[in-house]
Amino acid sequence: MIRRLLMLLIVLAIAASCAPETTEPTTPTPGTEQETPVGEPTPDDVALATPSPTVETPYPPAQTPSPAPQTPSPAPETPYPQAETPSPAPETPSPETPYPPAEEPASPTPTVTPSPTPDNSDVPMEPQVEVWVRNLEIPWELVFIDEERAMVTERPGRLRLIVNGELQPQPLLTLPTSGLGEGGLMGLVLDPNFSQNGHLYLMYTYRDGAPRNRISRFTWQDGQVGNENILLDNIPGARIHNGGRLGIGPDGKLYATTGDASDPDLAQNPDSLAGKLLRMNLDGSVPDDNPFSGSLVYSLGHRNAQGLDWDAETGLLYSTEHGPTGEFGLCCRDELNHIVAGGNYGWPEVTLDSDDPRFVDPIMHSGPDNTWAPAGMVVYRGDLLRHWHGNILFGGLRGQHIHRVVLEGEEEPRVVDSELLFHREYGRIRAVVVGPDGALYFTTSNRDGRGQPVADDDRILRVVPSQ
Ligand SMILES: [Ca+2]
Repeated sequence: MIRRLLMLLIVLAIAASCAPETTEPTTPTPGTEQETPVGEPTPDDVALATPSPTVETPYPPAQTPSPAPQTPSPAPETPYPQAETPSPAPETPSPETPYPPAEEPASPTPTVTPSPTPDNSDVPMEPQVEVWVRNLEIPWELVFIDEERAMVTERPGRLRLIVNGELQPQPLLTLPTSGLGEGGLMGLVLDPNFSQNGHLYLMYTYRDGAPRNRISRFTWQDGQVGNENILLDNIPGARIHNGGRLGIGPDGKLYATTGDASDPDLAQNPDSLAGKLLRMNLDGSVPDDNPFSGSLVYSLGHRNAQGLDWDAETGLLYSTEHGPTGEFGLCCRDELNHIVAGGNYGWPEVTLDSDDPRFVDPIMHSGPDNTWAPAGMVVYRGDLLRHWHGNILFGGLRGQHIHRVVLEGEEEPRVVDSELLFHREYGRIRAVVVGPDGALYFTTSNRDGRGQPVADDDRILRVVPSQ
């Protein structure tokens, strides 16, 4: 009996000593919540960083029920490495290019300090970003066919179809453009009568000894794109500075930006197609009302413009343009221009603002020490993101942001405010467009050799108002 009692006491004692391990709440070990290593944040990063993703935490989800509602968070499964230093450009300068093969300056520069932007409504809007499409390779232009379908160009030469947010595995078209530096398959625009004639326009780099650029009309038929009809050939090209943005204006004409092809003087040469904004009829012929009789040139003096859009309400035309990356000892000086017919935008004679009446000043520039490396742009006239109504939104490659620009003036627009959106959250940003749903869509360009791609880059992201 005593022996049994002793055994019982021993068992109770053991049970008591084990109990705390199973009933005490687990205390997280400091430093283990963030499983994904990221670079040491700089003060700038800290100020702009979004919260670390919480989905990877091993702790009960009750501890982290929801992200802070006022902070737009990137896709939680793909934290973007917030590195300060861009990877070196893998491209080597071609013999004809005396300048560094970068569309952005090599030296890190501070970005514009966002200024507080007064909204037009009492309730400020916080944009919310979601991943729409993954696993693209250097998407360059995005165009919506309708509410369900979109096309996207990939610079290595593929035209891809997206159906209800699903990237279709087989390209609609593949062009032999790979390995042409900043060139390749770039601009895309649909014919105004696309639903009837299936016509679409592409601008791409090809090789004819040296790189050249071409604008062609293709036809969509039976789920494929083909039947190339070359509208304009032999546009000067190079490993850098190929322009490449296409647009069809409210006048029904086809517009195309061309780069200076690393030969700055061509931008001022009225007989060269390089360094220009071109305007043509949809069959490639010269419109009768172009500013220079018999010429496709609509405006000149451009270095490398990659953004183009019209304000649907005012009809005004805007374009973003990359500033110098070493030419004449200059850097930075990126531009947002209001384009007028026959205007000379200065390159390479003048940069920034000038007193020379021969040249049109930019409505905004990045200054002599700062760079955006601006790419695609849109004048937002949708309703969904109503606080951005009438604003210009353009993507920054080197800048790694979307620049929101507030304008005033129906005929002589002037910039009254601006701010940086999504700074360093998604990496390099190329195309910026508005979908039929009024959401803003933008593409990353992190696989172009100058970015730090995450696993499912490049991506198309969709911006909607947070609820
Ligand atoms: Ca200029």
